[in-house]
Amino acid sequence: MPNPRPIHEMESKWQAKWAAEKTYKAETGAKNEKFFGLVEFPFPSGDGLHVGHTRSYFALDAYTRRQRMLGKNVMFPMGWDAFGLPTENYAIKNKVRPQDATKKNIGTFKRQLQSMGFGFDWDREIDTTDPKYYKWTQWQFKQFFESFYDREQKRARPISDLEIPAEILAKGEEFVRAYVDGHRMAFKGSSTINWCEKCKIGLANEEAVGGVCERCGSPVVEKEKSQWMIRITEYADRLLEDLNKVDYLDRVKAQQKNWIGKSEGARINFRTNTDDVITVFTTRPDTIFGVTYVTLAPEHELVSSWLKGGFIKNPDEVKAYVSAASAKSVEDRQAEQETKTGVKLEGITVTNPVNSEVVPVFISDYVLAGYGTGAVMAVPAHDDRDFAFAKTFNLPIKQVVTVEGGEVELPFTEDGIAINSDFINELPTWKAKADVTSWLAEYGKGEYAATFRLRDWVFSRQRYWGEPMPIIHCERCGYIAVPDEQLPVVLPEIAEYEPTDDGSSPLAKMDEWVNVSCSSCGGKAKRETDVMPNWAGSSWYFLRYCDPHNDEAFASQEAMKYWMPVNLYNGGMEHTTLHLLYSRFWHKFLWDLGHIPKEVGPEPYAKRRSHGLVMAEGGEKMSKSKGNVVNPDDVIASHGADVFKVYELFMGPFDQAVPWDTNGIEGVKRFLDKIWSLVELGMTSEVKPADAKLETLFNQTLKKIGEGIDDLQFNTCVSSLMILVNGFQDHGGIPTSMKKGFVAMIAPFMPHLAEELWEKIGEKGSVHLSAWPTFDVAKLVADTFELVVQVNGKVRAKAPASSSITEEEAKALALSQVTQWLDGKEPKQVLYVKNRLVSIAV
Ligand code: ANZ
Ligand code: ZN
Repeated sequence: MPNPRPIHEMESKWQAKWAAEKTYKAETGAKNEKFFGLVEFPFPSGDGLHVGHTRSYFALDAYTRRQRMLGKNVMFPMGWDAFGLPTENYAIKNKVRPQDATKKNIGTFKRQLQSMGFGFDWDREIDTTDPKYYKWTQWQFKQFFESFYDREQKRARPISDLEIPAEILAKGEEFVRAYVDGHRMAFKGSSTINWCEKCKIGLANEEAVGGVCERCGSPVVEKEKSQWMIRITEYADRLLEDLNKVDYLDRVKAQQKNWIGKSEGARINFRTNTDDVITVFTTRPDTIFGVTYVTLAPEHELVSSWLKGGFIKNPDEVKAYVSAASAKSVEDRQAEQETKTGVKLEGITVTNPVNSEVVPVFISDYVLAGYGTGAVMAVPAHDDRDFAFAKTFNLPIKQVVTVEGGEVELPFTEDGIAINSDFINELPTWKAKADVTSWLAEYGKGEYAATFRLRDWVFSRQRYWGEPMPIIHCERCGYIAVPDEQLPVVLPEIAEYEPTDDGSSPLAKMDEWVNVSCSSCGGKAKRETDVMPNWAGSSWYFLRYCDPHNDEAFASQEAMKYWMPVNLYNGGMEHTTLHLLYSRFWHKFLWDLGHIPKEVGPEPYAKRRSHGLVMAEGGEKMSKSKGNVVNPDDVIASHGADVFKVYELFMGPFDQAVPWDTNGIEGVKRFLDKIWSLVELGMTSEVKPADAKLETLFNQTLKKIGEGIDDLQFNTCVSSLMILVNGFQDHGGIPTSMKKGFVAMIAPFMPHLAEELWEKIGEKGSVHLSAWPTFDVAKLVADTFELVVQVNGKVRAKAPASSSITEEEAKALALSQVTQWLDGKEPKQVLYVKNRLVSIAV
């Protein structure tokens, strides 16, 4: 009986050794090719690590281990994305400091990860809440504040390069400042936020899911609030176009495209009877002859100016509608497809620029203020929403698109051929669009336009547990950035974390922290008390990993030039639209300004993959309330890290959601036990050399494992290994010639066991730093045949032979099989028929 596998003893032994010898250290500047493998760093919650985190980490751990064995200089780092609301809420509830809760949680996460034997380079560990880290997050925010976007050059540039128009200069200092502030990449603007009346706080969208407050469950309303914003919309086109430069999963690209939401069409000007201009955005300029009214968002600025000017004849009705609309959420306003509501602006009309037709103007809350121009030319015959509205208000419906020789039912929203449309009649939609747009441009009544669904990034949180903004507000100088030498602006210690009654950050109560003197004029100034959103620290963490201890810069140019871009980035699909987009944007911005070397390129991640979720047994989502969460600590205590890892790699296709299965774990445990006893057995007894069949199986498996890891097909890799191990068992053990290769090929999957076996079979050094074994191409196909041997025309023997056998070898083999028929005589003639027979004449 072989000795039982000493799981925990063995795993801690190797973990200690790897740590002491820095086996996984990544050397910046090393001569060999670099490989930067990245997994999304976790938010260290009070619940500890989740088996969903580990699925992603185990996968990239296996991937990067193979890369290391292929001779590459691998960086596989880990850190903590530790700012965020859950910690703050936990701190409020349990009356502890968020700093202390974070420290404790990081301790737990780190202990857990270390008990799993990951090949992380722990010397590169980062923590977004460490002032040494967020100093640079603040410094980068300053760059946004101190830059503008040059639309001609299509890049961000220092604000000092901004040209101030002469007429602004002429108006004086205050106007110049407003002009400059109005161009900064980070600016203070008004934006609607989700506001909980009960808690008196602003909520992020993800905290207001379903229109209710995550904390108290009461309904969330929209509130206008002055917030820091970043102009991500300036990068919308580049974020879209540069998707062509990267290797992302198709569904990841599709989600990014959808989130950016580019619509192409035209902006068209409609003159009103009040001599104002309503500019509409349309994706269907070809339908302009079918416009029967125009609709404005209730918040449209012309509405309030007409109310003020007394142009609207039904002001009470209009005012009531406007205030009712502002109380609704954007989701609700978009959802109400069928029941269109609105009010006609009595006294206001517009003229259609192509045919001079005069049509009425409405306000309706289905028109969103924040999209396009907040104004729509309504074409009820060809737009569902306009159709519903026209039916409700009994407005004319005029068809201007049809199909070749056919009747169509209205509303007809597809492309077709123009009718009732003057100079574009009979043209197909695409051509009609182009012709209308150039006609409008020619007469100065409109122009080509693209609009994006993407909004500017609201970068303020009225909370405590985030990076303080490096900004002060001076009564005389306005907003100014804190000088570099005063960074970091350290988050002050505070007694109460609850936001104030008016929804300001709890920092606003800290008078001695808030009141400062202006670094420019020396006058009275106040610190910005909003903090950054939890997305800030993760927008650039991959750069910090390149050079995590640098005090002079967020990372040195050399380090970034060496390591960037990330070769493979794995993370959850839930981060596709926010984190992935934000960090791509952030990278492009720093790159534009030269803070990231040109050679790195505009994209941070060469390749992006996503793992499927780990579900509870039975297929539901794991959740604390359902009590079905699998704790990694328990799995390790009962089975060890290697079994846990192999199980999570084996549980199903990497990109698909898979339920946890306790029986599956048991199967994996037996598989590792089998490997252990096979090697143990080979220590004490002789194993016969491999035959052709085993050679083929061995080489085929080796090939499959290499390709499987590269394609992230870990589950099929594990099943191939299982087949090979069964082959060894049938053979009576692992032949000596295969031991080393076998142990090397299992190393990415079961790093501790492989390391132990590597030592047992007498190999030196770490298996994880050894060379990945190469397979023998000649042995990939089972290529033996039966060589028939004839002596004087009679079949005297048959012998198995490899089909790559040479003529000489075949003759020698044949002669050795028939010595008793030769009577010691020299054969007169030996003939060979390739891969069939040898005929001997005596
Ligand atoms: C006239 C028209 C005729 C339209 C037609 C469509 C079909 P996407 O593709 O989503 O970008 N629209 C413009 N701004 C709007 C706003 N702020 N709120 C609500 N709807 C708005 O949609 C663009 C279309 O949505 C625009 O094209 C406009 O209606 C409407 F046969 O203009 B269309
Ligand atoms: Zn000042």
